[in-house]
Amino acid sequence: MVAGLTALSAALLAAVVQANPPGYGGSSGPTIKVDTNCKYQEYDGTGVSEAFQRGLVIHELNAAAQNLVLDFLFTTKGAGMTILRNGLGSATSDPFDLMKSIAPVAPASNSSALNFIPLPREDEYQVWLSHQAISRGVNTIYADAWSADGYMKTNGTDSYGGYLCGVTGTSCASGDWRQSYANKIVKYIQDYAANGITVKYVGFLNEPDLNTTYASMQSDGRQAADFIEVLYPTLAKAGLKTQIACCDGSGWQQNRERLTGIQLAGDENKLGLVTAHGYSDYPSYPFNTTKHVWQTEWSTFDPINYAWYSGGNGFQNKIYAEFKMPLYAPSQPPLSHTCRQLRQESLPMFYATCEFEIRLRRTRIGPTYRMKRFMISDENALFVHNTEPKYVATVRHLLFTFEEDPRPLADGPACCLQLGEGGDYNLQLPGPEVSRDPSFDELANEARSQAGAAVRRLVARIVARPEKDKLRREDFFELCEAIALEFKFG
Ligand SMILES: *[C@@H]1O[C@H](CO)[C@@H](O)[C@H](O)[C@H]1NC(C)=O
Ligand SMILES: *[C@@H]1O[C@H](CO)[C@@H](O)[C@H](O)[C@H]1NC(C)=O
Ligand SMILES: *[C@@H]1O[C@H](CO)[C@@H](O)[C@H](O)[C@H]1NC(C)=O
Ligand SMILES: CC(=O)N[C@H]1CO[C@H](CO)[C@@H](O)[C@@H]1O
Repeated sequence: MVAGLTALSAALLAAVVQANPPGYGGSSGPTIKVDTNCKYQEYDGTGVSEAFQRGLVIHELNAAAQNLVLDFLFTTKGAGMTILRNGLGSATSDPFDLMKSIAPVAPASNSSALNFIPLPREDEYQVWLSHQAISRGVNTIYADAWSADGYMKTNGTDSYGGYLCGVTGTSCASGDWRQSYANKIVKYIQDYAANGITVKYVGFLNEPDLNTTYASMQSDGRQAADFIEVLYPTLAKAGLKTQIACCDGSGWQQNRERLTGIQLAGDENKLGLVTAHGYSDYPSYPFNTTKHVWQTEWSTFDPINYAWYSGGNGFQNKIYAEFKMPLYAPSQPPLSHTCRQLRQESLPMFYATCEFEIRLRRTRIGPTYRMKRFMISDENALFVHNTEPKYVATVRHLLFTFEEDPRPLADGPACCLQLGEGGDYNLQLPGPEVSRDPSFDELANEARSQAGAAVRRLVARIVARPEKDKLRREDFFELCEAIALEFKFG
């Protein structure tokens, strides 16, 4: 059947190609004029970050290699980046890749002056890097804090999430630290100014929807607004023109929620910039804001491939691999692209009968990054976002499998769901598994039962919906998150 469809579509394609009027593609083709004065969208630039001591790593290269890297990053010999995102440190010390704070030692109280120290190692060589970048054409420095200092937070450390003391929902014995955090951010910007560097935008959060093992601070939109209401006048009082950027959510939807919270609190006018990442949720429809929006991070976390650019086998293999893997997988069948009637008849059948495989990817980056993420592969996220909700609603068979990245996670599928008519469903989750290290068995089984319960709760909600409105886009991501609970202890 599949081969038959492909042959049919190939024949149709050949017919379409032959039907093209002569002249197209030849030297006598139409003339296209590009009017560079006609602007459809404002573009602020393209940027890079060397936070977590990557600036220091570049500084350690010999002079020739340094220049090569810097020229490739910041001049049109290479990528010609015009924005640099620096990390505003929150750690108490700076071994490995940690970014040390300019106020690492807690003051006597939340109302005492902070114990400022000079920029540690000139801000882990980010001052040096900023100078290098600016001299090559960078025009925008964006400083972003991954967290406040531990003593300003509910959990006493700059890592493992936690909240800024003083925002809605917190009650810290040590009081309200919002003013101290704002003072620290102002001092950091002044330190850069003293080095001749203008910080144009400053952010006080990074992925506030996540609790991670490295510097992280959680915040919803209301809580972000609570701090913006202190930071904004503090910047103004110091005579700084630096504008506030928020919130570097781990995905588009996560950031949309925070922006909405800021808007509801009436504080959108205090923002200079809206920033979001693409990991947990693919950048999709625009935010409802007149502020400029930057996508400040995103990656497929593919293993580093040093041969990607070399005209040899590496490049060819890469292209081949990408063709082999349907980019918008699972994509619509060629038959559905032939004519409107066939499209209308074939698509509902296609979505209702096919089993859709969603690949889950766990990633860690480098031993010192200590990062662990769990997400739907980019291709599958694209599929979810590019499929009309009315078709997503008719999907009945879902298979969640693991992508081996960087090592196998488990044998067999993570979850298999089939929705029948009238609320029937069949759900398969992996059974108990004996790990190689028996001391983990108990934790692993506990995690598995938590994940199983979360998946069942979600499935119950899906099943309760009317037949025409079963699956929704967000279900895919919520199922991924529920399954990920199983690996909390991994
Ligand atoms: C963050 O995660 C750690 C490890 O899972 C946990 O111990 C801690 O309670 C979490 N913190 C918050 C604020 O949720
Ligand atoms: C310190 O915390 C107390 C209690 O929340 C608060 O009343 C006070 O305003 C805070 N001090 C500063 C400088 O914000
Ligand atoms: C967009 O924001 C404006 C206020 O700035 C609001 O009136 C409008 O309802 C919002 N639209 C949507 C779709 O949320
Ligand atoms: C020192 C401290 O307050 N640690 C807290 C960090 O946050 C977790 C979760 O909110 C608490 O359980 C810890 O007590």
